Amino acid sequence: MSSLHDVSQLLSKFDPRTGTIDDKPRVERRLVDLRGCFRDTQAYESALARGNPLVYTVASVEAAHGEGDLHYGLGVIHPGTIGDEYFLTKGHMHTWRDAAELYIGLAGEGAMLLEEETGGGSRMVRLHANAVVYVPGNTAHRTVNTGDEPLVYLGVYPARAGHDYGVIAQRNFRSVVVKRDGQPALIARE
Ligand code: PAN
Ligand code: ZN
Repeated sequence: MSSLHDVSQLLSKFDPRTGTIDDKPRVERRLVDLRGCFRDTQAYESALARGNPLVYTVASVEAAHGEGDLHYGLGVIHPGTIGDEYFLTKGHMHTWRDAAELYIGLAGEGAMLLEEETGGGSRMVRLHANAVVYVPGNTAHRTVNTGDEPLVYLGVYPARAGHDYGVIAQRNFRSVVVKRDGQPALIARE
């Protein structure tokens, strides 16, 4: 249980340039970690042959585990495309399917791809500084950078949400966010 006496449980400082939150763990996802995510596998393999860039990082604060507690993460997605598809996160559903999440945009330009697990619903919602995106429960979510600068955001979710990546690895998202005439467009994966 956290205590009001322990300020380290109450206050953390993040750096949007380095994508760090104090000394909290930070995961790095490079292009090689995103095999199977992009629509254009040829473009993916040839990009990988040229190098293995850092695509995104997430620093997380997951200290509290009470029933009503919250976890949060600072995400930084770098700019780039594979074919015409923007650099993206793996994407996941919450293991506890009812868990919603708030995404708070801090810098850069991006979008969230939101899909219902069952039913055909698929939406693209823009994410940028001063924008809050509400991700409802039962919704697969992936974030993409549609700009030329790093996209920086905070995600806040219930401590018991959990991350289910397997469901995405199995069937991926039904839609993709691609660059069309310099603008993001949501199209079917086909
Ligand atoms: C976010 C994500 C973050 C990275 O904090 O974890 O954007 O995306 P992946 O987890 O799909 O790699 C979140 O949605 N947490 O629940
Ligand atoms: Zn999430």
